[in-house]
Amino acid sequence: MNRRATKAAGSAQAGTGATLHGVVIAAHGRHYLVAPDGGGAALQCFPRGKKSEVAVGDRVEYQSTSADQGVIVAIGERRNLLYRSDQFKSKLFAANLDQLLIVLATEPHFSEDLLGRALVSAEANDLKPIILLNKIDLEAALPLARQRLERYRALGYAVLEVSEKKHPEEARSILTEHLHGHQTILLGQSGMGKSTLVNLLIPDAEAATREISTALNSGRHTTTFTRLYRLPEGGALIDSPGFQEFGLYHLTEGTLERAFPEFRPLLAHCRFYNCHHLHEPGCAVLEAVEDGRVAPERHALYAQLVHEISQIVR
Ligand SMILES: Nc1nc2c(ncn2[C@@H]2O[C@H](COP(=O)(O)OP(=O)(O)OP(=O)(O)O)[C@@H](O)[C@H]2O)c(=O)[nH]1
Ligand SMILES: [Mg+2]
Ligand SMILES: [Zn+2]
Repeated sequence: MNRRATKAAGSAQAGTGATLHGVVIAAHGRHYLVAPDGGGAALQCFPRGKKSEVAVGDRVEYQSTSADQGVIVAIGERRNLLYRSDQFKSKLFAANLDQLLIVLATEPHFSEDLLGRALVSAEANDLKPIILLNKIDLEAALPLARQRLERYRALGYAVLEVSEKKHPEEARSILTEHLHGHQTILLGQSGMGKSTLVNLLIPDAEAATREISTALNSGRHTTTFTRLYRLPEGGALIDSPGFQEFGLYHLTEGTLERAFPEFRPLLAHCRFYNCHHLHEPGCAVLEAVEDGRVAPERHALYAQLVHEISQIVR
């Protein structure tokens, strides 16, 4: 594979071939699939140069190096780019999004920390977050899951409930209503039902997935690459691998405090204009935590995220 990449980059540098346009529809490491504008089969592409910063959803310029391969030579301007980061590196989710669908399930138990981080990420990128509780057919676990989501409903977030497996028709109509016409990424831990959702809404998704698994050398059941599917009603769904960590080291403190909707009306009322809302006297956010208007768990997430971004040397 490496040798092929070098060869592809080499011939592009030599300037052979016309520049073509397309959209990145799959990413797996440094391997990408690009769907050409105007239709036709997707090409397996490599980015030119060593650093790969291409994301699913990117509009790209590419040059074909053979019938089914090409090299990406430029990335079009992005409306937004969703990614996570730790102290050392960042990992791209996707570009040019409208919505973030956070897929949770009654079982396995979902992480509220990851849910909170996904919401912060959506707010920071000006994307509409939608929370989906799947597997409501698992009745024993349903009351607790609902109870854990109550706080987020109260904050004004949309919370949908479906059983993709037991009531697929109902799930399809609820989801279509919220997803058609939008570019939506599905985020969530492994086993929540992201790929099941894609298969419910996209005819032939299963076949397309198998095809790509073969092309990108991954044959496992769990999703190992990010993939964009066009919705028949317009818009697109982006399936991504389940994750365990959602670092947001790249955010700034200013973005962070505004990413908590319950903080926003309070921010102007702190005694100090540069209040960090951590220990300051006269802090309106801390007062709201004190008297129960802001959940201590939400403030704890905020404090943790502030701590994380302070670890980065800017
Ligand atoms: N009981 C029940 N099981 C479901 C439902 N939806 C999906 N599942 C099952 O949950 C398992 C995981 O589903 P996937 O769609 O592969 O999960 P995923 O989120 O794509 O997982 P990763 O690709 O690993 O991130 C599968 O065995 C599904 O059959 C549901 O509504 N009810
Ligand atoms: Mg999956
Ligand atoms: Zn404050």
